[in-house]
Amino acid sequence: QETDQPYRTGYHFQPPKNWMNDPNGPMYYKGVYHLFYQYNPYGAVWGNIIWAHSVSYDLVNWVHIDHAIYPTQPSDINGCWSGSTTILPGEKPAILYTGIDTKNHQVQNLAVPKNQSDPLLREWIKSPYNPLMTPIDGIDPDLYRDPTTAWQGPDKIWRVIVGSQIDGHGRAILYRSKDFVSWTRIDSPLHSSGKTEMWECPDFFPVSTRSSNGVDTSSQDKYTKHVLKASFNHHDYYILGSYKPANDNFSVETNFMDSGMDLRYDYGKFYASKTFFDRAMNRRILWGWINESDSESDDIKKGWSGLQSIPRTILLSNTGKQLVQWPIKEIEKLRFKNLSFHDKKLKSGSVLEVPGITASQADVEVSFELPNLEDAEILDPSWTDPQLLCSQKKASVRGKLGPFGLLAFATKNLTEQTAIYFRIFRSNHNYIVLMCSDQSRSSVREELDKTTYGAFIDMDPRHENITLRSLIDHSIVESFGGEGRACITARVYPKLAIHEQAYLFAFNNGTSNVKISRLNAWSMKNAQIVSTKNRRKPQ
Ligand code: DQQ
Repeated sequence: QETDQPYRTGYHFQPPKNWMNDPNGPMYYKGVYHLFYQYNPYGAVWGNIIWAHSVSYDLVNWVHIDHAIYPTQPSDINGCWSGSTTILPGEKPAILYTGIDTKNHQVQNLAVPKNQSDPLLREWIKSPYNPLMTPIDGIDPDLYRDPTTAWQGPDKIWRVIVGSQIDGHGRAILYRSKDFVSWTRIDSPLHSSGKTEMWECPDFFPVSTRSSNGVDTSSQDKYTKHVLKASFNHHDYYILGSYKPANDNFSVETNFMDSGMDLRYDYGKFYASKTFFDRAMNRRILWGWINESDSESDDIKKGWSGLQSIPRTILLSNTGKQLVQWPIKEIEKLRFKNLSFHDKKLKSGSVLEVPGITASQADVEVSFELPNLEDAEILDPSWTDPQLLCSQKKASVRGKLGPFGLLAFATKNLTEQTAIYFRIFRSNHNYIVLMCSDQSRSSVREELDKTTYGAFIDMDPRHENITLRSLIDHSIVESFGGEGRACITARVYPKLAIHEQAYLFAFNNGTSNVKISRLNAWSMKNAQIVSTKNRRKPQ
């Protein structure tokens, strides 16, 4: 079984089989975390989409329970697409989701728990008023979906946005409601952009400017900024701004696709993500869908497609100019067998094995000190695209200060390797830190998408060490650079570097020596992700 399925994960969330895409309606409710997700009960490709449902006490171990929402009404008979939960006063969860109706139009529907005292919220009933929102007045019925978690203004009125594209512009259509059932569209959208197309899965939430706690989606005061995220171009982009509920004005500090420095949650694979406020732990948590990089026929052979990221806490950075993300701390309880060292020179051209851990299922934290910063190459002013720069300067391309980093899923002889690394450049009096994930040698198998990913990290290597944390799990490497200021997730399918044949190394392919100030690596246990028996078949 294990050798048949070398790419199934040990601690990343997956259903037992079939297709999974967007995380839907995550929430914490009466001691239980809920994750719903877009799911095809009948196969490993997209289609027949319903909301599958899993529950957890710790966001690590999960139980798959009965499907929550599946086609039953004219307003969702052709599919139950993405949406969000909102917890209404009186502790009443409510799901808003996109239904595909009898005419194949996208409409917005409401569902509520059948029995609110069931902590697992196993059964959901749909509102007799569905659909609550329809594509009228210039809205394209094919480009109108993915309602967010709603938020309430001081006037007690609910607001929600729905993703769309109008006149070629990505747009967050805003609705208001007093009772959560009857919704009025507001003429001006919350935001729109002529530089993007359709916005899928928008997310709109406050972040605190003065504390490292998360805040409820309805909070807004002078100590919050707002984040608007939209999914397009295969990536999740966000902008920051200030939101005034009185006139629903969102005045932005940055805009989508405005400069080379677009803010993204992740510069690798990560899409259709969604956050929720975890009131038990006072934090906001981000989930994202990570799709496959192999072919559809590979997925059919495997019998599954799609992972969820490790849930990440998400915060405003100290500079206030971007968000930072970090794997939820609960994931650390899967760590066992630790290998740790500090103050080790990583000489120019060297490769250092990180032994004694299960390298195909691991958590690694490493911190690099750069004694010879002045060795950094000069950054050519035309090198503005970090992904392009990484794909031109792959791990095998010798540099001065870098590439240095980790080789995950490596064979002993390094034939296969996924390199996550840094290069340092100088530009005038500043230093530029580039983070890359190079999949080009990740597998001897051909016909895989081995695109290289890259990001610049907003940090000054004169004042801090360069840190990397990578969560390695059979066919995924989720990497957090600069304490979570840049994240890159990659999917890889090594043919040789699987199970015991997978090794982990630190490497330095620059001409300058660097120092590993500390390295900590752990084997990771399997998360318990199990199904309940007697599952009811979806209708
Ligand atoms: N996936 C859903 C849509 C959403 C898209 C359909 C994003 O609601 O726009 O499965 O991946």
